[in-house]
Amino acid sequence: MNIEKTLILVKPDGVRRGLVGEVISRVETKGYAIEALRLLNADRGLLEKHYAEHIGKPFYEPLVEFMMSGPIVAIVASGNRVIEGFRSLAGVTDPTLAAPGTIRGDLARDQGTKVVQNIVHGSDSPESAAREIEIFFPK
Ligand code: DAT
Ligand code: MG
Repeated sequence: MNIEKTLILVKPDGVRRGLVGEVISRVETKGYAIEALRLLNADRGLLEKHYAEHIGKPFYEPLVEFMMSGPIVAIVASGNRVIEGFRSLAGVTDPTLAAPGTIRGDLARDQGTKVVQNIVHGSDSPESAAREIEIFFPK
């Protein structure tokens, strides 16, 4: 047994397009449990913490601007191997290359923007998940 928790974000493009239910539905029908959920407007300070690994990259500023462009939904989901399982449900970062059947592959495409808009975020390791959950759901 390897019961884990992961942080999922429905990004502003997903919320604007009314895809919150679709994302949650895919998580639930896969069999993962929703543990916490919150709609919020992320500010720069919060995003700096969340995306610390990307500070200094060419897409960092566009990424932060995009993530502040509208409300996001933060979700904690749990289940055995949910961290890699949700990354698999999400598909690869570039929505043009994300496989059909994945969230990004089915629901997103290249919009020609400086930052890739790809509907969802999912933690990429147990360490990231613990760190990110604490940012969005502080105790
Ligand atoms: P992921 O969200 O798949 O974990 P990441 O952590 O490498 O990808 O990057 C965070 C987000 O930044 C990603 O979802 C979209 C955007 N992004 C990543 N690499 C990019 C690039 N080369 N050009 C534009 N946007 C990029
Ligand atoms: Mg990432």
